[in-house]
Amino acid sequence: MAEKTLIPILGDQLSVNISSLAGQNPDECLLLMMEVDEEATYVRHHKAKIAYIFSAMRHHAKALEERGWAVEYVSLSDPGNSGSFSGEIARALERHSIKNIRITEAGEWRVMAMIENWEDQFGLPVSICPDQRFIATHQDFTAWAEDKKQLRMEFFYREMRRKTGLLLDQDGTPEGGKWNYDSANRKPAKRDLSIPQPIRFRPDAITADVLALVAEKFADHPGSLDHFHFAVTHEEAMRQKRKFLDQALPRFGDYQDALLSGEPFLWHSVLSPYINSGLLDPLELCQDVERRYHDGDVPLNAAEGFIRQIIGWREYMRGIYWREGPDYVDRNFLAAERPLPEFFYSGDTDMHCMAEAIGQTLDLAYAHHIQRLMITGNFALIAGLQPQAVHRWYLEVYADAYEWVELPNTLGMSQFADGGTIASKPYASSGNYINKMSDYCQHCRYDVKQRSGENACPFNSLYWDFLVRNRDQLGNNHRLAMPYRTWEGMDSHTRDDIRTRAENFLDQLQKN
Ligand code: FAD
Ligand code: DLZ
Ligand code: SF4
Repeated sequence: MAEKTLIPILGDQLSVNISSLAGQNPDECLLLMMEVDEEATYVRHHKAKIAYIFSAMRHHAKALEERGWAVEYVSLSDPGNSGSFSGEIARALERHSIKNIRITEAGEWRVMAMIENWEDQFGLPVSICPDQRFIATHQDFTAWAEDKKQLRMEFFYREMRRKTGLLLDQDGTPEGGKWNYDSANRKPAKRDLSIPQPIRFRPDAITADVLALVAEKFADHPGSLDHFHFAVTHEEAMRQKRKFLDQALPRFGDYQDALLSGEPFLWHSVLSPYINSGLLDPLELCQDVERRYHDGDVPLNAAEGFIRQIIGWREYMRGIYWREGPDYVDRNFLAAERPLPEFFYSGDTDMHCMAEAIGQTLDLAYAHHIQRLMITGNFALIAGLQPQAVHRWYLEVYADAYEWVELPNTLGMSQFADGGTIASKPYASSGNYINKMSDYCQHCRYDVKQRSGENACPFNSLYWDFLVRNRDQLGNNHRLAMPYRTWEGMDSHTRDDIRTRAENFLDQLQKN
């Protein structure tokens, strides 16, 4: 039998045109897809996240076969499944005559280290192809970052606008005259607007099998399978994309930062799991959005706001992840050491905003950006939760979470644990911001107007306590000069009451 090229396709490489397949002759290749215990358990992923990835992998294997590729698919319950990528490569080499291995680079340091070992481990040539689903190459990001004192997203984003030509006029100036319409993305939502809901895809036989498998094997993982709604094929993801473009995108810009009780999705796209695992192409999506703007279907603040998230934030986070290195994960600039409270896994807390964000996360493996940043992330930051525990939680509970995108968002943007590589100041706020952007406080047992006493909104006292606790690290940050001045301007009674409230709340938290 002629020797073949072995091409492993990982669970976030579900794109039919993935770079490892480019230029290859299907007759000379064997594709390998592996459901392995190590990937499902290196953190305790939400049950719906595992189910989504396994079902999308199984459907993708069929799509590849229909295109003429030979695919060997190892399911989790296959007898002999070794439980790891390297173990499955070793088993495939025993079964088949293989001359070399070819793989698209992995999305995280942990798996890259594994792959880089394969040449020595197996004594075969291993070629690692760049992942071309991103707009910026590693070299692009390095070149951009090289001579910068600060790596702010806004300037990188402009480079990406220039590289893609998205929303640029003929002469290279930004559409509408401004690069960024962020200030037009901050309306609080109102109940009387009709909010489009994402399509709930009915599980087919493949998904039903996977749901049963996950329920049995990962019963101790967080989250529920009862609301499983994800698209699991490229075609289904395209349907959700069209629904978003038709119904939610027009208002995406206005309500990007809004929060509303009982409304997990608002005008967000809910496309991140599909983009990150490869079912949707990010650049194509941005070009669709740009077309809707040029056709007059959506306003500029919506089109620009959406495109910024993908070619700006998403690409920037990946650049930071690979630039900062494998020990970025260990940073803890504010020396925060408090363990994660139990209610992160139950949603059982009197703080209505937290109960909403966590409850829906456990149900759906989804929360939108402002819930992640300004509710759960903000709480973790001002309560001084240990950033590595916070990172593990985010990596576990969201269907779109892969370390390259989750870690810089959590550790850097949300927890300020990198000391300001990503954010120029911590995303810390009192209950006032939450009250302005949501209706949460109207349904809460705490009073958002009070700073001290048992009924006071915990975010209020924790916010001030956070600033005072971290004065050594943050006191020189000029963007925090105003709140520090406000604190100094309070009388000593008020300050004591606020700190006592924070102390009592944190003591109580420890006991729960
Ligand atoms: P939309 O609001 O519709 O936005 C459109 C797209 O823009 C998203 O699908 C996503 O691809 C991209 N995007 C938006 N913001 C960001 C961002 N900050 N970084 C990267 N891409 C962005 N996003 C992930 O994809 N995976 C994660 O694990 C993840 N973890 C996060 C953790 C924290 C603490 C925070 C604050 C944010 C995190 N994000 C993560 C970013 C963002 O919250 C999600 O991309 C978004 O909520 C996904 O929902 P959506 O598809 O409805 O997004
Ligand atoms: C997240 C995940 C899970 C839960 N399971 C698998 C799996 O069994 N097989 C697989 O190929 N990929 C899985 N993934 C996604 C991988 O963790 C992801 O591809 C790596 O992190 C590489 O970035
Ligand atoms: Fe959250 Fe405070 Fe508002 Fe309650 S009062 S919902 S805890 S911000």
